[in-house]
Amino acid sequence: MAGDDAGKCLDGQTIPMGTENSENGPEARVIPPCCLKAMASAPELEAKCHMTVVSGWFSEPQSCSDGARKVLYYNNPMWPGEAHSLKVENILYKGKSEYQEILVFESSTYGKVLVLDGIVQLTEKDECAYQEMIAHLPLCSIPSPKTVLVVGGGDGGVLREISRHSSVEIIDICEIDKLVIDVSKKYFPDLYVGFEDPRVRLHVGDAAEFLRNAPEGMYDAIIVDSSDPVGPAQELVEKPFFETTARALRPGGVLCSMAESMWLHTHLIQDMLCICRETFKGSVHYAWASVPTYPSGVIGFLVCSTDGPPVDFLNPINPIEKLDGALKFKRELRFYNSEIHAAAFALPSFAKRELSALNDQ
Ligand code: SPD
Repeated sequence: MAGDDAGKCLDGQTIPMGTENSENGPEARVIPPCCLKAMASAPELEAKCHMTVVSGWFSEPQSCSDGARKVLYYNNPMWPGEAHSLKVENILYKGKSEYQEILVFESSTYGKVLVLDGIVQLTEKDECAYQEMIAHLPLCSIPSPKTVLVVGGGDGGVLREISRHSSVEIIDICEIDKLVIDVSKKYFPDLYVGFEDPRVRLHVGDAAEFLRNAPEGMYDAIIVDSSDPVGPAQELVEKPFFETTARALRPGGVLCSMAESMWLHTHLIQDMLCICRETFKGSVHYAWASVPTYPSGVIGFLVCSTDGPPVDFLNPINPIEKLDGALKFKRELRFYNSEIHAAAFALPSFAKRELSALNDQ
């Protein structure tokens, strides 16, 4: 974690990493308390990284590598004590980039599946829920969005959804791993189609650096479609990144960031909310949607707006049903509509209790 305010909202433990296998020497990282137990739970297991397909079943791993720094965890610190499995019909692709391991397989019941570092990123059957929500929650909350940045999102699914908005003129995307884009082009044409929109400008590189160099106030909306914050995506949930994001948004601009599961990651969500309440002076809210193949079956979204024209996330000012051709652009919307948008902000009582102090009321 970097920056003066690092750790301000986190009550996790800073542990040294990279001491065994790192080529870059030891570094420190903060692991949320909910993850520490998992990491301590099976130190005797020698990690066999991503031996994830066993007897015809894929399971999210008991161990994983931190792509850039080659650190091995002896349990998956994001969801200790559980493993999610899909029956494999056929392995279509296995490869390794500079950043991560990439696996594509045909599953028995969810279509093709994209896996990065042993973790399911999307399946053909339920990708609609995540991509549609992370794109339309922010874009339907502001009038006539024109400039949008996607951080991550190399499969192209979020681009496909942004393309439905005819007001949008520029769609920048900054993805660090070119191989993810190439794999999507070959195996997930229904997602890669997002890259074929002429408004898309692809930047391959580090998003934090890209944002630091972006002109102040450049974007109406920034969408952070990352993998889980273990490995290359770790810095995307830290304060310096949120500060850079806020700077790159216009007054009253909006951020929507993947924000994990309220069943599994309350500490992480609290930390993100805390940082964003400090950083974004407009509204900050947590929303969620059902995605059966993500751990615990749900995924969350953190939406924030900068100081400026107020943004009412709960009552979208730019409803998708009123946008010319949006419902059927490229393909029909499968999950998102204005009722789902409003409902996504209703939290179960336990989450309301744990997050409400930090959420807008
Ligand atoms: N636990 C997995 C979360 C993955 C979020 N990113 C998905 C990328 C789809 N475009």
